[in-house]
Amino acid sequence: MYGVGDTESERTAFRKAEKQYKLYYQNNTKKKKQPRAVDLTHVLDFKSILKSYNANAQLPSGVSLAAAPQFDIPVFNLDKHPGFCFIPQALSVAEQCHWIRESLTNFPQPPNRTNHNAVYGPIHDLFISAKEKKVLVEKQNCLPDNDPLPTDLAYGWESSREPSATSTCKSIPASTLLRKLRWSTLGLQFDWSKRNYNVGLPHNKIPDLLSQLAKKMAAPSMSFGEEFQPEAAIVNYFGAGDMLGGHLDDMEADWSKPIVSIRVIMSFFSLGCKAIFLLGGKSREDEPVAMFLRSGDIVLMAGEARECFHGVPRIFTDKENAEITSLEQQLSNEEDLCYLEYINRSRININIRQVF
Ligand SMILES: O=C(O)CCC(=O)C(=O)O
Repeated sequence: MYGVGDTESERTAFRKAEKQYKLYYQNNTKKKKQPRAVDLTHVLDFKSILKSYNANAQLPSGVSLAAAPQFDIPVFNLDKHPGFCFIPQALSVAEQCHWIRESLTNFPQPPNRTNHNAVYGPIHDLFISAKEKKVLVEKQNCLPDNDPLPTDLAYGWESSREPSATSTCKSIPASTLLRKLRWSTLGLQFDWSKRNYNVGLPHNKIPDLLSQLAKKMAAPSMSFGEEFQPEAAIVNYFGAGDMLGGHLDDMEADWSKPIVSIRVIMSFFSLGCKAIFLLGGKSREDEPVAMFLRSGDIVLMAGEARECFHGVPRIFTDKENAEITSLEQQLSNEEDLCYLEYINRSRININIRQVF
């Protein structure tokens, strides 16, 4: 699912668009890195579309209003991409802050897996350990005998560790692990090596509040009487310069069945710094549409849109473009400053799927 393709795909329309928006630096001297200027005039901006729709009921060509009677906010469709919905500013600032806190504290907790599992095994309390400046230390021969950690853990937290030239213990600061956190999975756990869900892996249900929110937000994509069943979620964590290469999310659907029988949808919740999302067609050769994704926006992909390449080539972490002023205000109290410090240079995406 992840990764930018091979040399063949280097020349595709999708890859060209990725390169157009990706963060490149003008010069590579470490002293003053300046992001290369990017032409954003062709990036679809649903914030201004919403503004002009609210002001004069006008929509640009190619964008239409979705039938969403249960919603008191407009939901938009793209005429060329049946099954795709964009709900600008769907989450209130308070909701965004709630899901940012959850994504950093509870969602990466075992049995949920993260990208760190492969190297360190399950890691508990990563965010709080980073806040407390702890260090993850290899347990064998390194931690005191009376260490209270569960025996199944290969690594454990230590308050601080003086660097020692003679020590052979592997250790890594929690802050580094937090910066390198790329994904965590909720609900049914995904096995990246087999590119499939492994129902045998221990897992918790998708948290009720997230499940209820996903059901509500997915409603514009469901047929009458149907309800979205959130069974798995992937939380993606992006820092400056990170990107999610063009891919298809084709693991949940049974493509042997006629497309009409597949009602699996995915919903993407955006939190934190603004990003560019590319929505292509069924082939990488199809030119993608670029659009801004801001904190609180929701994207739905159902039906045919599920077969389309998509990706995130750019995150804007600079003050001018990140557009997170309202989050900054809401997270300015003492106990939230740790979340603010993380989110003002990051983006989180919660992406919820029905698997069966
Ligand atoms: O980050 C996003 O908004 C999109 C995430 C995505 O495409 C995915 O996880 O498959």
